[in-house]
Amino acid sequence: MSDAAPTTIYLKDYTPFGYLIDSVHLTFDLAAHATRVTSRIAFRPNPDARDRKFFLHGEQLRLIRAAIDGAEIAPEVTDEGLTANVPNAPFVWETEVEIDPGNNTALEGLYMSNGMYCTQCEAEGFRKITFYPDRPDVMSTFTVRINGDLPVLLSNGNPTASGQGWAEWTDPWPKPAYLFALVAGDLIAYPDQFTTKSDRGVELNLWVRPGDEGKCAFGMEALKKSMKWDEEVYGREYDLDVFNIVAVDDFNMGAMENKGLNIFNSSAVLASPETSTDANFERIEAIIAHEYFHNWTGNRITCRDWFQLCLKEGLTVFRDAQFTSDMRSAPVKRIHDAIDLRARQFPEDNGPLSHPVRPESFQEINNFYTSTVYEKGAEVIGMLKRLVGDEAYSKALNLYFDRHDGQACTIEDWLKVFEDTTGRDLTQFKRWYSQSGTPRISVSESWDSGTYTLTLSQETHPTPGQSEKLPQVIPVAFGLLGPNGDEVRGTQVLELTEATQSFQFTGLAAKPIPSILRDFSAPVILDHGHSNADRAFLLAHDTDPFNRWQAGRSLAEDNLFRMITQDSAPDGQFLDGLLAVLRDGDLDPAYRALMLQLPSQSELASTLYDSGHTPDPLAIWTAIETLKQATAQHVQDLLPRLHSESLVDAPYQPDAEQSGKRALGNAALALTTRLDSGTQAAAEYDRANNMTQQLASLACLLRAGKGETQLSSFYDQWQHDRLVLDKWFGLQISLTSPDATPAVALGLTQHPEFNWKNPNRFRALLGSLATNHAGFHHADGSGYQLLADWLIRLDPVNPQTTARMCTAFQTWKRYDDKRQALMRAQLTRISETPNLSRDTTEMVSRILDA
Ligand code: B3K
Ligand code: ZN
Repeated sequence: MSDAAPTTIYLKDYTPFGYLIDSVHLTFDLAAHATRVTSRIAFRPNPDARDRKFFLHGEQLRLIRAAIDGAEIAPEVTDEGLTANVPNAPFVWETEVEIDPGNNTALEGLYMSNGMYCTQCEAEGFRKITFYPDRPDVMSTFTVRINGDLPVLLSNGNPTASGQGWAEWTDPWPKPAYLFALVAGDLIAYPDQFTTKSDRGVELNLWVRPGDEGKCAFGMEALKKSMKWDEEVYGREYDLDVFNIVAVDDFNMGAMENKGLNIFNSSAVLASPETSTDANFERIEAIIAHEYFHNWTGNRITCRDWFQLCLKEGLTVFRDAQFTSDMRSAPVKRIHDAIDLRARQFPEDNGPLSHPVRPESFQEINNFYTSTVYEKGAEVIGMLKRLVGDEAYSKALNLYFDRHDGQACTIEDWLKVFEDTTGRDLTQFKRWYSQSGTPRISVSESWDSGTYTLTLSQETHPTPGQSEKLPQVIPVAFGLLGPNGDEVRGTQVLELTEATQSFQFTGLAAKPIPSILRDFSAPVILDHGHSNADRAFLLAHDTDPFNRWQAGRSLAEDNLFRMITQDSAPDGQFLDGLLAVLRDGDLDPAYRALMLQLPSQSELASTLYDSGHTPDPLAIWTAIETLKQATAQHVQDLLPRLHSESLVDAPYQPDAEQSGKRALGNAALALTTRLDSGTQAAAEYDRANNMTQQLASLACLLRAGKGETQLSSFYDQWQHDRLVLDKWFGLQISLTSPDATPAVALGLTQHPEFNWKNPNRFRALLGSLATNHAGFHHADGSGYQLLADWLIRLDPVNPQTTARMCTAFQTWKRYDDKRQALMRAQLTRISETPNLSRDTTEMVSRILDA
């Protein structure tokens, strides 16, 4: 980590690099504390660039030798890179550097995990491997020779030669340095193969540590499904002879799409029924697809600069969501995505860290791998598709691939293919990329002898650095229901482009009930203005599954809101509506399980704050508990039926059908546990033959303040399995009563298995503390203090993970004065820590500036 004073980089300052690269040859002589990296790079002047300064990024490198066309030179070296005088003609650049992967705890560049060498270069990690123009618009083919005393030596592209103790890999596709990867270790392959649509054979391997071979089958199937799906839906074929995936235990995020050599956090690829939950399987399938899809959206077509990150991430998230919808249930996926967006992106977009989908400045780019860039970025693509239609979307994508293959592109390039395909002017639509904050839509309606008028208004609150907001193009999918519940106008898309706009519907026999923002057609906050009677009506009749769910959700939210602010009791309208939905055996069990899921504590905190209240975490927690208790009593008679409907006779499969049944069964079990004080959950725990059942029944017991015996037998059973042990850590902190949460978390930090330098373990413990809303916001500030203590400790070791977890404090301004002061004190303490990383400095100062 460079300690240089933070500099801010601006999108507007982009200039191309002065040189192009024709080829890169790298040789690695691996040694834990003294790896030698020799580079041989063919540069030539870039005719499209004016600035000919020759600066190569390089950090934490010991330069041994540098030469131009074979003649040694002595370049000027700083903490950030080197500058040299070079010919104004093609030349061959050579350097030899030494690096220390064994001491690289930041997990960026070349590092070691359990004796295995691996890399993470996105966004700016390659500069910790050798001197290089480490920017995504400099692309080249790579040949890599690895010399090392380990059985498996991997890099990007195709294997071209090997011998005892060495291997050579050649990647024929030009790529930026952030897609470089190297892996060396004692690994076992789980092999398979795939034949592409033009009949080319591809060798597939999932590489794991010995002992993990039994957890590969699902990931491999997911990979083959992804390859097939991308051929069928996007016409994209794989382009190398091999595709390798490696599982690594120490990893800062989920996975990385390096060309031909994807590197995965082991939690994002290893799975077995005994050790993984249905949710784990679904996430793994999605991440494998996501990384694979990057081969075209990210690798073949990459980003010009890091401001364009959403070009590859938004599009690839959108593609993986389409894949999941096709593999599983589209409505269920859409509801999950809306829940996730509201839980993670909305607070970001409406707080101190708010930034546009395409940010315009940054200090540390790693801080911008956010929910806004990824998930809102994907929503923007979904809106574009809805506006132009499926056919035009497909044509535009084909044009994008044809026109830009092999290039490093911008959002302007992306929008241009849509403009050229459809003739549509996307100037206003482009505001989605530059304007931050979540648009809020309010609704008013009028009815006059057969004509129904719907008026929609949009407004976006000011966000940091953007006080003025302009109207955006918002596709509002919409339908009308008649008083008897029949749909009188099927779904159509209203295009809201003005601050306020009215839409008229004529020829109606009676005043209809509108169903607005069907399928969650835009990432906005909608104030329907619906009465609870309308909501109950939509819950019973809406043909749009998303809005039907939303109606139930709104009823629950309104009920909770009144319980918190007016001391109201749980309300019959919500409970009766819920009961009717649960009784409907024609509805997908997964969908019914979702209906039973109440809004989260933090979502309620947002709603309260938005409507002028100061959220009281304990009051929110209490209201949710009370409503769950009332739900259990209200649906009591139905619980045995839900239980029997959720039974699965067939052997365990993590597919949509079985996992939907288990989700419903376990939602019912959670209610049952509130009535039988854990008898059934204890029996289910004893019977469980898969992790979904085992964990769900244990969770029920812990939530009821029971399950001590089961918790310790769970530990004994699984202490050898690091991924299951992460669950053991997380579960206890997520499910204790709020008054005990910080103390339980503190106790667990003293557990011998708390390997805090492992990001998964750190997140399992401290991430669970941060997401246990009432527990983290304990009135005495002990939750804040514990998290800050550990962030301060982790920062010098792993700045990236530290900075990301600072987001736990992003909502600090919402709370009461006392909590605000406690959080500010911890944020200040972090910010005043000597030698704080650039990552954490930027995050904490943005949060404090709120
Ligand atoms: N592109 C990587 C994320 C890299 C994060 C760098 N801090 C994984 C993904 O989005 O597929
Ligand atoms: Zn991605």
